[in-house]
Amino acid sequence: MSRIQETEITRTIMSSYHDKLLGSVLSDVLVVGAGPAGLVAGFYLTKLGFKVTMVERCLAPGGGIWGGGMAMNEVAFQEEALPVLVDFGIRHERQPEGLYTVDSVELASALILKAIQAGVTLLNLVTLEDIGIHHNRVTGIVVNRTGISGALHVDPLTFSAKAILDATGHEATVIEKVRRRGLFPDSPLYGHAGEGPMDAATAEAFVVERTGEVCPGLWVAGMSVNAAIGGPRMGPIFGGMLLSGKRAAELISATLKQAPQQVSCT
Ligand code: 48F
Repeated sequence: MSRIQETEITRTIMSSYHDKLLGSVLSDVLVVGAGPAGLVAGFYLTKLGFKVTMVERCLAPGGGIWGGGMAMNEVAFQEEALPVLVDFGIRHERQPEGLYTVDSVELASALILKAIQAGVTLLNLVTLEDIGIHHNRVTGIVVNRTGISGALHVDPLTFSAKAILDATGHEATVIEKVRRRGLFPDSPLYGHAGEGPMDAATAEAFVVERTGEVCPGLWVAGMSVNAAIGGPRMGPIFGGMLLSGKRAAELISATLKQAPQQVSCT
């Protein structure tokens, strides 16, 4: 083993992390939440040539995948999601009634690994506290260290991007920053009861169909869609999450490529 010094370990980590952090100050797309929808969106966006930064509040990215259904680490998929599983190299097994199962630990691990290897900069232990708005457009996220956020009186910092994607799951935490202030009153965020009770088939269709831009600069994907716009919940079937993430990437890409000059951020 080569001789190492503790000071060099510290210096190397600090320098490497701060390069990553500085590169995240301005991105094409900021994804909030590293669950299935966010990871898939980030993967396809980087493949389409965009600079993507993803922030995740928890130590372990992967969101609600790991525990499968009721802590049985398998999740279900419908046939339409197979192309995404293939793109990520995730093994799946056909079951009766046209469903497929995937080991949830393999699913989480592969989505994380492939998203990062595709070029997504993933910062874990970073919590969204607020959003930034300029010229009537959501242009940034206000973030702090998890652990500090809500516990200590320490000011957060801001990252900016041409597009922000709320992929924070049931909490829809980015959307909530808009909604509780009554901003963008003409958006689809108002006038419904929020996430509805279990109806897996309706929910899976809803989450994909309603993925999109909910107010200027802010897109929504995954379970946040149903929480933000009022769709039912679906439990441990994940096709909708993957397809919603992919659709978000395609929609954001189309918008940014169509009018890049109009989407500046401060
Ligand atoms: O909850 P999550 O997995 O959302 P998703 O990608 O998938 C939903 C499914 O897991 C499941 C379901 C489908 O059958 O109903 O629930 O829509 O991942 C959301 C991620 O966002 C992070 C959170 O820790 C999780 O990893 N997150 C939530 N709030 C914040 C956040 C925040 N304020 N800042 C940073 N990350």
